[in-house]
Amino acid sequence: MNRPLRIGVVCYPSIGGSGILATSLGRLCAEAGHDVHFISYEKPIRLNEPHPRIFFHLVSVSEYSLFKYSDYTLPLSVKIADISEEYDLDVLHVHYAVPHATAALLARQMRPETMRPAVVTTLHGTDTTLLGKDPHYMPIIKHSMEHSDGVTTVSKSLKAQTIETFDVKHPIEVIYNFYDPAPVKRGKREVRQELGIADTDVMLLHMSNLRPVKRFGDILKAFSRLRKSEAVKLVVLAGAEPDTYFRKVRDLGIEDRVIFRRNIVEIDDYLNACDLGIYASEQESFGLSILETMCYGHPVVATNAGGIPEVIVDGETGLLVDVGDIEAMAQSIQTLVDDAILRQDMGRNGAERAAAYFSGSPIRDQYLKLYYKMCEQYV
Ligand code: GMT
Repeated sequence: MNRPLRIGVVCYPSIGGSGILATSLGRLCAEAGHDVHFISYEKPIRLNEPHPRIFFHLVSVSEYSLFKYSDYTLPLSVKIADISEEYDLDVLHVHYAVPHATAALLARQMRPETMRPAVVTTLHGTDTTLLGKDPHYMPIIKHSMEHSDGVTTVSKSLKAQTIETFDVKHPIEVIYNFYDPAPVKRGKREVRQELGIADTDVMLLHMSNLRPVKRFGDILKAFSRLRKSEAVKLVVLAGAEPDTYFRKVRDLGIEDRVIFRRNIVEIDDYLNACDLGIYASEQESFGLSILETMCYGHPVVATNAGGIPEVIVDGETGLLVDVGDIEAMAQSIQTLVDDAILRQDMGRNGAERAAAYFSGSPIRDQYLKLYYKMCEQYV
């Protein structure tokens, strides 16, 4: 049997798929007997339940009038170096190349006597799809990948885009995201009552940070085109302030059917209560929220963008439309709103697909295999 590892995890703590994934993976590793040290500027949002093998280390950033722009990367690398030394970490799993892999590599340079810990970098999207296009960032992202021991992406599509964007020669392993549903705390009826949605209504669900890349406006427009729509409600779990959309909702005349909730951490109750997921992103390396919806046995209407077709099988677990094709999105939603049997069939297929390809333990084991392989070279 392999020895237990001491793993450092660097991630963004806020609501967002990468932090959620990092936290769930860390928890699964801890449950498998490894020590897991989270390092970030805040406690990750889903790191709520204590575990004897999970530790959190806060990165404090001081403000200096000398600096026009405050810096996080350097205090982060100092913290990583300290924690690596104090707990004798074997591996650092950093989510995002910049600034996390950059800081991890700097931290390792501060310990010249050892090459440990090994650095495994997971790309979640923006390193490639946004910052990779910026000449002020591109070279440092490429450098951070090439000097990491292991590099992973969360979909084949992101891997292909990464190779194309950076002409990177470092091997890249695809390890998909996963989701293990949590037990629901409130039943379907109770959640719908809270939202003012009748049991017989069709409840559509969208969960995101509403960044422009999510094209949430397209969802509102498609929703406003539905026929016989009084019994169809759209619930939005927003990871950012949704006010900018209130006017659009009013202009489209759908204010009595769109319900916003802000910063919901316990998403499972809402996932359980909904009938259908809706996503309009122009860029999505994986789409963790889509997977979360599938796990609860619901179909998803989404755009054919990035890694989404690796998660949704068109016509089997949901319906895919082209980015920006609002009419096609409205029609696909209408088809599923009108046909409860189709929703049930696709939802069941989706849950089966999620369990077969995107569940926690096998994906944790893929990461652990990579950690051991990367550590071996420094023994
Ligand atoms: O999509 C976002 O705005 C948040 C971002 C994040 O850091 O969580 O999501 C990215 O990582 C998720 C976890 O791997 C993926 O499921 C999302 O598809 C990806 N977002 C984009 O590529 C736009």
